[in-house]
Amino acid sequence: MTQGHTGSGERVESRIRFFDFHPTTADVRAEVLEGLSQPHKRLPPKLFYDQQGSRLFDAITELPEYYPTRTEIQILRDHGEAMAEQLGRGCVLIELGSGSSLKIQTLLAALRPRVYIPVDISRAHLLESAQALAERFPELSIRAACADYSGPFELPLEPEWRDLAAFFPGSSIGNFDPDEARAFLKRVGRVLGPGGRLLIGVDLKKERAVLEAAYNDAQGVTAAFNLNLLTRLNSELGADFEVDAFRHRAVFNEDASRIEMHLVSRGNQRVRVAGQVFDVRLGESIHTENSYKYGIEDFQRLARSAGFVSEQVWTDAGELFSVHCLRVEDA
Ligand code: AVJ
Repeated sequence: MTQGHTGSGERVESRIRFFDFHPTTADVRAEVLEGLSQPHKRLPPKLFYDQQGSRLFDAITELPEYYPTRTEIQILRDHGEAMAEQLGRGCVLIELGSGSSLKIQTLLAALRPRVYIPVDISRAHLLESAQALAERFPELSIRAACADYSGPFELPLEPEWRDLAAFFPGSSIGNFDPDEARAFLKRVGRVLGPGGRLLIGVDLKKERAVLEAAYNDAQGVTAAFNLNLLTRLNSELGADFEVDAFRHRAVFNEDASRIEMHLVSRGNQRVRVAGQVFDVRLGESIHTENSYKYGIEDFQRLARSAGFVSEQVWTDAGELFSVHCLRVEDA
């Protein structure tokens, strides 16, 4: 566990501690090379979130077609008191994939956690957000952890802390295949311990047109977000992708109940990535993201299979999105 500096003013600095668990260094290269060597080329969606990607993602959340963020925030606003009660006031609150820490602000006043632990893979974004949050909530103690939660991960927890709760908004659970989602939930359950609670946002299955519009916005922000992955590999792994030679494609795969994002090659091309050569055919795609959509009962079943009891679920009137409170089953 390394402790870094926050780079902020002293007033704020005393309430933020930064823990860098160094995600994405040597593993990125290996993961990228492995993904590109598959018969169906793929790249992990966590690589979207470099500084530019995090900015583009924030822009996505404000698009008229992208309903999940604003719908979830409305649900959090409408039911924040009930959620805080369910999670337990004064708890130790871990947020996985905290990004800009916007959603948590709808809960902080009601929840008053004793410490807030935002966890994010994007170091700069995490620090910026933690500082802004510390300024807005002068009473809040923050331990920011830079880590990759898509595999086993560490957290800056004190052994005597008991009442742990986790917040995992945004339907980021949708990036995992159901088996990975189950394994992830089990890991979270082990961290929380028996009786620990998880408040989790889950996007709901709905008509194809609504889903596909959300990932094919008219302004092309989602396309830029998808393509930025290649720009990032060019600068960080010395790759030579010709970004303009790929186009964004997002479709709903109904059988698998997921939106799939791809980068489709506009021609036959040869790319070098970290010293390795890959041929990409005209029309061939690099699969960059899955975003699973669940029915409420489907998700509750998944949670149960990971050792959680479903305590409560809140949705919007249009049933576009759901927020679940889950409790880790007693051992
Ligand atoms: C952050 C994974 C929930 O799947 O909707 C948004 C990411 N990708 N537009 C989602 C995303 C394209 C987002 N998650």
